[in-house]
Amino acid sequence: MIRDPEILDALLDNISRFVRERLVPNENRLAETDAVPPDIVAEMKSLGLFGLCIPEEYGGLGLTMEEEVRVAFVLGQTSPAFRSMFGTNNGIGSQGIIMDGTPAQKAHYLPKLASGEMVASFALTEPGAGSDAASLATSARRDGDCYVLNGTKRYITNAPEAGIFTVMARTDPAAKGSAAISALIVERGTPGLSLGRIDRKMGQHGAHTCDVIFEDCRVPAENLIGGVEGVGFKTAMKVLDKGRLHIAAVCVGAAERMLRDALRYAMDRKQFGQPIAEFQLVQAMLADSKTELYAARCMVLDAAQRRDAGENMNTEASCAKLFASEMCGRVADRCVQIHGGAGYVSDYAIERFYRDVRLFRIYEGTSQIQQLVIARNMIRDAANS
Ligand code: COS
Repeated sequence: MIRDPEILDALLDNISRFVRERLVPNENRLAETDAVPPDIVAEMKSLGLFGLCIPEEYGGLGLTMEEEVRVAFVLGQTSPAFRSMFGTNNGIGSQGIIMDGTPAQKAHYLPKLASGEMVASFALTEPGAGSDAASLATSARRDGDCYVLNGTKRYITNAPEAGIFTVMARTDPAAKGSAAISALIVERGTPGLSLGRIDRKMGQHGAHTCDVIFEDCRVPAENLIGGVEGVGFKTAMKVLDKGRLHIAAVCVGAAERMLRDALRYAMDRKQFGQPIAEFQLVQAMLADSKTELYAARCMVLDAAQRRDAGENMNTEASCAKLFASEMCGRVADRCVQIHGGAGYVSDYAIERFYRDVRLFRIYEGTSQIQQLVIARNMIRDAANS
């Protein structure tokens, strides 16, 4: 749903210009320094990028899902680590509070997240619990007016920058499965909370992940999201449904950028006396990429419109994430191939994108988890019909 086409177009124009004029020229600086330059972070704040998906009453832009994916198509056109800087504030770091938080939790945290004054992280994954998220072992034992947290979270995006963490932990340590999992807001600086060393990743340099370790970390009971125990897993799954669709949209943007660069290269690069774009084998790679990209874009928009219409789009979000992230990987591979030897050296952006986009098939649920979600829903729906 687009609330006001003129306002959205103005926003898209602004973000597009920012991507083209400020982010793309700083991609090498981002990768080389492994940090988003402070001047760029300041500009992101003033453009409102930290609050894109936070409701207007808390200082954000309150984008609908369709508006959000259209923005993500644009943001995807540069190094994904730039988007990651404010991605958790709009997505997995804040949405648990937005969807299930108490009025007091929303009023306290959301304005700071919307302005970018504070960064939020989402802490679900653990050393022993990745795809099998419901097996997580971090415990939150109630003790008076506090919960006492113990456990380790792994690969937590923006943890080094985060001011708050949405932590999924087991409030009934004796119980197995998802029903004993609760979500808590834990503030940076709480005694007993420490961070591991920053992970050395294959790509997306400038976006940081690390372990978050809890050792007898006392968190006020009022930080239990929604004030209800045992619903944290469902909160996490709802957050991921939305996050997966957002990532699918970013994949579309990244594929568009890679394909645009590859097309330009193919039109300039001459072999056998003519631009390689004239060769049908190169044209096949261009055409297959364009076709898959178009399909992914349509899927993302359809799923977003369904969500805005109030439909359950759990299956469609997983379909979109699965197809768009796999498509993005295939496009990256073909674009390296079109560049030939030039695609294997870091003078061209495609070498970096090839590594950066590999993560899309892994985080916020691997391709195999998306397949599992889709097939399970198909079987459940058929059994109930
Ligand atoms: N929205 C709301 N509720 C949901 C839901 C969703 N999308 N998905 C599951 N639930 C609910 C179920 O209805 C069930 O509730 P009841 O116990 O009341 O019936 C509960 O959550 C448990 O669901 P389920 O039995 O399907 O859980 P599983 O342990 O089988 O796990 C998968 C489901 C595998 C889909 C889940 O663990 C998953 O998504 N794993 C990947 C995690 C991930 O993406 N990690 C990335 C790290 S974060 S960047």
